[in-house]
Amino acid sequence: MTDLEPQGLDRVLPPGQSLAAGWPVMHYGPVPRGELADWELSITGDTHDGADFVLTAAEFAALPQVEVVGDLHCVTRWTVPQNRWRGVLMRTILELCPPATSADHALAWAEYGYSTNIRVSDLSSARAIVATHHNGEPLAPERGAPVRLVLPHLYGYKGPKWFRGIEYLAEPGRGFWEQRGYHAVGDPWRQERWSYQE
Ligand SMILES: Nc1nc2c(c(=O)[nH]1)N[C@H]1C(S)=C(S)[C@@H](COP(=O)(O)O)O[C@H]1N2
Ligand SMILES: [Mo]
Repeated sequence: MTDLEPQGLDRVLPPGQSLAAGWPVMHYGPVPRGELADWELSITGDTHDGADFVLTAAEFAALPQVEVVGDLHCVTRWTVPQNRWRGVLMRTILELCPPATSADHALAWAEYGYSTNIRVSDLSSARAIVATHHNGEPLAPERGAPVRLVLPHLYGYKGPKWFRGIEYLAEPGRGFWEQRGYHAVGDPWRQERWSYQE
């Protein structure tokens, strides 16, 4: 190639990842059917005041909306680049009910008991989003409708579809995949795939 040719956009992927063909649907178990109007998010465990907190759909709808662009890195080695998510930053919701100072970890809960361990610092990431839309369209049921947690800087299993709750913990928890040998943190750039690396 000569230096007069336009430069292509090089994509940098985390180690061991490849671009997916299309966008695979990947989750364990059946797809729940829930409406946004009936949705609520519970925040439990080691909260700042010891009390549980519920964010209703109406309260959620009144929070500032943002868009976040990020890649989706599945720990099974495929990546879907450049997803545009719309919703509310997780940190906006955490500010309504922060953890106790002793609680640096959380389990994020979904319908049917799916859970995943996440550090509070990762939940507070500038791109951690509680999403209702993907690329301008409301989430499809199999993509986590009505509400999905997305943490673009961690492997996909850290982002529950059909997101329903945060449980603050003083010690790291083990969610669905973490109990089955996957990593408690799950940073794709550090290739934190397996629990034996912890
Ligand atoms: N509730 C729930 N959320 C989940 C999962 C799951 O099994 N249950 N799988 C995770 C995994 S491993 C990945 S890679 C992404 C896949 O999202 P997609 O189906 O939209 O590609 O969803 C994540 N969220
Ligand atoms: Mo995944």
